[in-house]
Amino acid sequence: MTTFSSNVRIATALAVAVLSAAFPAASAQAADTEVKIDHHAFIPQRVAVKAGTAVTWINDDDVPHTVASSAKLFKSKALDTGDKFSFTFTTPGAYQYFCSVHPYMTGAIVVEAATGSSAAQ
Ligand SMILES: [Cu+2]
Repeated sequence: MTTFSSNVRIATALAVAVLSAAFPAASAQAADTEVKIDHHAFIPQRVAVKAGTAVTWINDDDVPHTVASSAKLFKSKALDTGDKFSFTFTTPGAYQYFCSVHPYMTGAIVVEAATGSSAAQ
């Protein structure tokens, strides 16, 4: 039997899905961004975000990794499986980073200027 509350949950989920599809730019600005670390790679390898976005790296791999800015702007401790590291990017620009344990692991965060409307929020 379908209850009223499960119908409400389904309707809410549909509404959220429709709103997310209708306003992709708005949700990209509002939502902070995650980068997974798995199979000795940053996924996605290159991410574009708006200024003011917090990026969180999550180590889903089974060996420790770090997140180290090439310009020494930030550096995580060794992240064990399941550990996270966050950095908030406030200034537009391209930020290269790598894993200091495995320097062939590289990634980039491209920070775009926040729009006037989002700066007022
Ligand atoms: Cu690594």
